[in-house]
Amino acid sequence: YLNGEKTPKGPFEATQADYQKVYDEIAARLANETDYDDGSYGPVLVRLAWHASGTYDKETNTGGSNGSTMRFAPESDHGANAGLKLARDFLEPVKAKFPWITYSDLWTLAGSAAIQELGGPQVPWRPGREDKDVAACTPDGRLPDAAKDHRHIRDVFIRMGFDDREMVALIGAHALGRAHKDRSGFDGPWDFSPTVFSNEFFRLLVEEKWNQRKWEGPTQFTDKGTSTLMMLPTDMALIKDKGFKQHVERYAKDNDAFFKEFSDVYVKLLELGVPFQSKPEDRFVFKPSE
Ligand code: ZEM
Repeated sequence: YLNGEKTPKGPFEATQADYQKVYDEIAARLANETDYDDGSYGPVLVRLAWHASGTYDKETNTGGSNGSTMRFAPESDHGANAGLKLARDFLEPVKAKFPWITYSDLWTLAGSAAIQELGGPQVPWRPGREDKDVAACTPDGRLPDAAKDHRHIRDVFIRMGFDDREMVALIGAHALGRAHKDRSGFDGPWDFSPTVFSNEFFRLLVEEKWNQRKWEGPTQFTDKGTSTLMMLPTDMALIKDKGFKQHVERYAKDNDAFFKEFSDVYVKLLELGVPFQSKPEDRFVFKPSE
């Protein structure tokens, strides 16, 4: 080697400290890039990680976060993924700075980072995902349709391998962000602090009175108090169905239980179908920004 450089000792192997650098870069971008919606790209990063992972089918062991096939059409064009290009593009400078990380690890790490940076629980994370090519794209229709009912929620989430309690906890991520008319057709935020992770979605779901919104758009619900919030038909299904409602009521009263159970199930979601070499106890807990 020229200039007396040391001979490289084989392929670069990233350590926890290297992944923390990726985390820190995402956190810094979240703090600096505030020109999005309510001031943070965090919610749409959470949604990217969820849509990358929620295609998992336990019977065929296909889909899931391992592959990041949403980089390609047709998956990037699936209706459910409308708007997620913004989240993928937000992460491109991070990928450029740390080219050794796979997109599949990057998107899930960003989902974990966004929850922590928006005031949520710790979301332990581990690397090990590989990027696959376009042939691994999943068929359209694996992600849930917000216009449907409790049976559809169970069909879709049982296919991934979740039970009632886990389904409710996961959907509590709707404390974050909002719906956009030009993406899903729905419109508005679920609570008054859409960039803060909390159990507000559940509290409002049980404490507010929700009426069907009178408008041209798809059926959605609005709060009687301010008419500024919204619930999707699938959100309302969580208080119509007894199996779901018990967990909604529990989380509405107990933020700590929600944080703990959400973290566990979101970690599980982000790991569906990933053939890890490492053990669960080897997961990293990233240090949040100050
Ligand atoms: Zn959502 N979600 N989701 N979700 N979601 C939207 C937005 C966000 C459903 C759904 O159809 C929609 C989970 C479960 C389910 C987030 C996270 C998670 C929107 C609005 C719709 C329509 C999209 C738009 O217009 O931009 C349905 C039917 C679900 C299950 C039954 C789970 C699980 C999530 C994470 C763990 C987040 C963070 C958003 C807000 C995105 C943003 O851009 O603000």
